[in-house]
Amino acid sequence: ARARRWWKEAVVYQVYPRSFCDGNGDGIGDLAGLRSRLEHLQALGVDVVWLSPVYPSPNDDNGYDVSDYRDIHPDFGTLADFDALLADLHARGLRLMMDLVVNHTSDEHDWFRRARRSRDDPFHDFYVWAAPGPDGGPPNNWASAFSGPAWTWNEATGEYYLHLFSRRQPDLNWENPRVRAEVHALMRFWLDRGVDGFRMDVINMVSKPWGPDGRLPDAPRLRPGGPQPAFGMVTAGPRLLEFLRELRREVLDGRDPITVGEAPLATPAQGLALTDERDGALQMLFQFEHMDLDSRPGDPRGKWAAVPLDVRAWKASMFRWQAALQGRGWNSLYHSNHDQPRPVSRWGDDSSEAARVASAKLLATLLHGLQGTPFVYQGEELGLTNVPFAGPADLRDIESLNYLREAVELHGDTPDQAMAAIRRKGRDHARVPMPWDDGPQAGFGSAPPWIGVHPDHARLNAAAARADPDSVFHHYRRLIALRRRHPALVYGRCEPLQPEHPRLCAWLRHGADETLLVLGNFGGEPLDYALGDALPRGEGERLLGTHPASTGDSPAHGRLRPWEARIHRWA
Ligand code: TEU
Ligand code: CA
Repeated sequence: ARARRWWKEAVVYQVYPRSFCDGNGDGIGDLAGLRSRLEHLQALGVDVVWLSPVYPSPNDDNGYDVSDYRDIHPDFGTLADFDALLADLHARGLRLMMDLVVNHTSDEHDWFRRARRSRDDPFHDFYVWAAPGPDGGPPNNWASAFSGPAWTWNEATGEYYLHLFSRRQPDLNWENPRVRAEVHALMRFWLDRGVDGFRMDVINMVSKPWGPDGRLPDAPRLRPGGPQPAFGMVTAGPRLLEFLRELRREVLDGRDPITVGEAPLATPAQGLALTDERDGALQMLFQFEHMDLDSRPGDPRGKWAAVPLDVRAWKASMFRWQAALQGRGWNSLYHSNHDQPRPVSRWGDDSSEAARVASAKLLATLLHGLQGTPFVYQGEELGLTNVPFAGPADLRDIESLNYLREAVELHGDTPDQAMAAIRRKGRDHARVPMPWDDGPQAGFGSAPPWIGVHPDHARLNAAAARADPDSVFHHYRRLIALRRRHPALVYGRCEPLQPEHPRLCAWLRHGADETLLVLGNFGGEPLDYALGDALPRGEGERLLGTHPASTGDSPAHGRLRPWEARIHRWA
């Protein structure tokens, strides 16, 4: 039988500190602000806080470009403030996961300052250097995820360095055992400080596919012009499992931390290899299969070419991962984070208050109804919607700002077309300040924040949600409480029902001494369903629903209202 673990039974809440709460009136969220809002997290019932990076950083990518792994960015506070936050969290029975960004550093990290100065510097091969290609240009055709080539010329040493993200995020060279030893040491620094685990940034990219000729081979041509997407070349590299098993042995074994590895393009088979409890390395992954479902396949714009979500494809993806890891690995469950647009605008319906509330609750019920550890991103529990960004001046994210240029120069789009794409999939939607109340600056702080507050904050805010028993917030709270009361919701094997149905979402969860049915109408039209003989005997018990209970709530057959979801139970 599957081993019970605290991190399988936990619900994690992600805080993007710049945008959570500003404690000192400079318009930027900070640790003091976060400490002042812990009651909100306890009311919601979450167990763990995943804190996006708070290390010193020039903020080229808002902290995902680290210049010192053992300190706190002055914008957020000091190490003493961090220790006080950690003590507060622990005193409240909460745990803390740090964000480990070790595929790359900032170009302002001491290691890179030294590495780029001279080929003879002992830190030179902490990074990935290469000679110009045959045409005198970059060593190969890889593109950065933030537009342009993945290589930048370094005059002092007469070579290029690799950066899968911005040119200010040089990739670390994990082939170098000294790099790996430094990563192990900095992880121990935070674990010894009392931190309870890590979310590991693009950790499946750390093993680069070096060829026998000592080069990094070209990427296939997926688009007509310019550099080619490189994620396919670097995710699941030849030594990935070796490096991560070494990290597990060196740092994690003997402790009981929570770990989740962010893994773009990961397949269920790779997910199993990496999270297999017998011989894997991490407890779970953030895989992106479902996140990539609403991008037009083969379009050179990648994620920016948004298409509607095919619900059947969403179900198939979720069921594929449930089956692949069943009994051997473990899933994370997420729709939302600091890189993704707001789920209710992306896959639900934010065109009316009723549809927004119902569809946000449906998305939450389906996600938390699966086997795995649910992650709630700040504001998701309020059913926050995307922001109608008027133009580039409203944006802050390097990914979007660079795409504005790429869309025009590389894809021949107009600026308006580029802005339309950013309004659908831009990362800034998730980074506007958390709305706490209907006051000025939405209660985020006393100064105008670094990015505009949500225009609907007078209505969409935590205080209003807490006061309304039918709010999205209280639905999340009830879902999280249900998970604590029903082991089948955590551990029960998932058995899909009618997987081919284009809108009906239905599956059983087989627990040791109870069976649950998760039932949902993933769409805005009423839906008749009949599950008949697929269910356990008897009427069962309705545990939770997105809509008020009604006499027609038979689990076996009936009519689901738009965006209605329910969970039923048989002992
Ligand atoms: O994201 C990795 C990643 O793949 C993102 O580029 C994501 O796919 C894309 O932003 C979707 O729009 C991690 C962090 O979560 C992200 O914030 C960082 O920008 C990135 O790594 C580099 O550290
Ligand atoms: Ca502040």
